[in-house]
Amino acid sequence: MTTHTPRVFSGIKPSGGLTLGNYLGAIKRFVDMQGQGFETIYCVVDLHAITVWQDPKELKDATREVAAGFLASGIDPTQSILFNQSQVSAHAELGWLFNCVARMGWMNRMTQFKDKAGKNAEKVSLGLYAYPSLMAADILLYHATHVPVGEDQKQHVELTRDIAAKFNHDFKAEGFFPMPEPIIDGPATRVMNLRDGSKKMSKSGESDMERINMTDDADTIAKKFKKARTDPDALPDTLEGLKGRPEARNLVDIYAALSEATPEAVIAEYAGAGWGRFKPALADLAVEKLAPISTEMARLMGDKAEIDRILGEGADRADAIAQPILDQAYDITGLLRSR
Ligand code: AQP
Repeated sequence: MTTHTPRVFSGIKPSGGLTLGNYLGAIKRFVDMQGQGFETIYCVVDLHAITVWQDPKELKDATREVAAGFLASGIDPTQSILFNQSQVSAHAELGWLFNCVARMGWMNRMTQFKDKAGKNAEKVSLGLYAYPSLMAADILLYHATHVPVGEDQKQHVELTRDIAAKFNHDFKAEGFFPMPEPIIDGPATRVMNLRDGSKKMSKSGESDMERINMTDDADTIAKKFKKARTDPDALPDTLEGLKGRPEARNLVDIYAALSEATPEAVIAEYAGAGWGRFKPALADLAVEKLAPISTEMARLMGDKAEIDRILGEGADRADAIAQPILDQAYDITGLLRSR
């Protein structure tokens, strides 16, 4: 059995402005994993973004803005590898090999595709359907062992394990691809929509009032939390008391994640408080945490050439790990390479 170097891989799509969900469920946790005994590789997954229409005039800046979000939150490009996916062609190439390994039945079970395609399944792109197979390639191209993600991506990491196991088995390449572990921890692995506690907060959700964007200013953040849907009851004195109150639970979880406390501790502090007290406190906390990040993002976006340089250098370093693994995968698959 091969042992693989502890290596973290994760990514974010440049499919719109980053949300508080992306920050708490992903970026903040990516930062926490730096310097913890892993090699850390973080990617702006632009090939995933184009599975739904993206305006070509905006995509490059959206890619830079996600990179700026990573950097401003504390990803250090000398400590981690930071790059955009389309600059390392091995992602698309391994993605194709995995399209030939993944089974239609497996893909048909992916709930994110069902949610995103909805009743429109006949009209969405083939890429949207194949997305989880490309995501498996993103992870396995680096022999990554740990994948920090939000709850919504758990099924895709499980599919990645199935693809790795089938490849290793079918080609008698025991241990070639590792079985990556999804890392889903903390109180904010599924930040919910502020207007509907049954839906997750998304970049591409219909209304801007549903989400906090990482670039929202203090007034906008305060307004969005003030208008966030809740129920009329005050906060209970135990977490149990939030059962059946998804919107209230969501705001408590956001507060906990922002203040690096447990939801239990937040409830202990705010037991009996009404929304008139809790919502402004939450807004102040969110502004305190997000304002320095959005200020730094704006500064970084003022020097696009520097972001491009960082992404290019990261792509060179990523490519140096990915290409030999892709070459081995081609060889294992029996594809002729004569130059
Ligand atoms: N609401 C969320 N709560 C916690 N984590 C979240 N993530 C996304 N939304 C939440 C995590 O962020 C990472 C990057 O996700 P992505 O941008 O690649 O894709 P996504 O999950 O489809 O994100 P969005 O915001 O919903 O984008 P759109 O609307 O464009 O599809 C992942 O780790 C994800 O779990």
